[in-house]
Amino acid sequence: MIRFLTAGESHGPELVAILEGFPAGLSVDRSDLNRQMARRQKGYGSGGRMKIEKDAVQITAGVMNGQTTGGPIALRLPNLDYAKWRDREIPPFTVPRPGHADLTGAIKYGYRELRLSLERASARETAMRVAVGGLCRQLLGQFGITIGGYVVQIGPVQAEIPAGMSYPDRFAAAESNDVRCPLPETAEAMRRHIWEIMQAKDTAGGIFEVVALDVPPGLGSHVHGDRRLDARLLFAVGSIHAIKGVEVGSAFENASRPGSQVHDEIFLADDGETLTRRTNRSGGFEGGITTGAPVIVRAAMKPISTVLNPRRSVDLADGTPSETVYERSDFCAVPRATVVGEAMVAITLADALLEKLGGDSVAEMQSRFEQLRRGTLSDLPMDNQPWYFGYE
Ligand code: EPS
Repeated sequence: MIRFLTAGESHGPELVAILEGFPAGLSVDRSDLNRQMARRQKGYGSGGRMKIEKDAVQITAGVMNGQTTGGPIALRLPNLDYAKWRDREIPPFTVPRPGHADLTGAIKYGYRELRLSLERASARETAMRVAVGGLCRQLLGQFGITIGGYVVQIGPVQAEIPAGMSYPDRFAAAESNDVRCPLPETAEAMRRHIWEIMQAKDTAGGIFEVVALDVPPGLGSHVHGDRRLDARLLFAVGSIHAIKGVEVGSAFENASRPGSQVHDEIFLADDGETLTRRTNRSGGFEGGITTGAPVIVRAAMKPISTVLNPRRSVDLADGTPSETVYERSDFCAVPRATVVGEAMVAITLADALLEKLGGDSVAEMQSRFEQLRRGTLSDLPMDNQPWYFGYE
């Protein structure tokens, strides 16, 4: 239902995006949108670039008088750093960095200058994902759905978040520090680790968690692989730069447990009507369909591949063994990637909500939203009769 495309190079004039399939009638909150952009720029371990850019999105189509029209939405973001690059002679870049797209991009596209790989492979592109995701978050907000995220690991430093800490408390606590970890002491240890990594001229990866609250049950589908919403989330979050592993719920931990200790048992609430769960190891999905429990996605980010300590490589210009030449970059981008993860979850859930509700306008979606089937006995009448396979 929702499609988006981005274009732009990291140090070119601007980034652009087109968001298609978005309903009419959403009042766009510009300051909220730019608040999301600013969140992506904040994170300890960033390189010098984030001091240069002041990301504020321009909307040049699809929103008139503050309201979406239903037409494609055009978003633009200037690269302020372009001013410094535009008239410069830039030395050739011929030694590919291990882990970056430098070499594979050249193999794929036949580049004769590796900067062409770097420019489009750069995670600068994620700014546009946050812009698109920002609009999707506002759409989801009309249906009471909220999304937050936080860092649970930087390098070897892990946050043991108490199970009783509510998600809104985790989101709020994560915003109060620049590594985006909800536990202040662990945040300090993570900061220390990033500082040590910077002193060692190295880079650090980590793990973040994104959670969507008040997602209605019944989004996605079990009937075909590409309609399973959990799989669509795995793809969406896995498409972010440097993300190499994604799980829904406690998937990898579940793999080591017997089924009796994994599946979230079903109970009838005190009202005698509502079906509830006391656990959420499934991360909010059964059969690729939302259960109504929080949607939980965790993602592992590899350490940034631009390492200040030279790495061994080969100079493609003359075939000699050669060390990498340092390009300015981040030392740890996990706190900032969390915001990108939230954006990709928002885009995917907005798409699934539109798929379920149809509707060309927010008002139409709202009336259909009220009629959604819920996990209640009265919404799920059973025939309770013997049943037969009725094929020809
Ligand atoms: C990036 C390298 C750095 C990062 C950049 C991603 O940019 P530069 O080469 O200009 O120092 O800061 O991320 C952003 C610009 C951003 O907005 O997130 C890379 O090589 O992927």
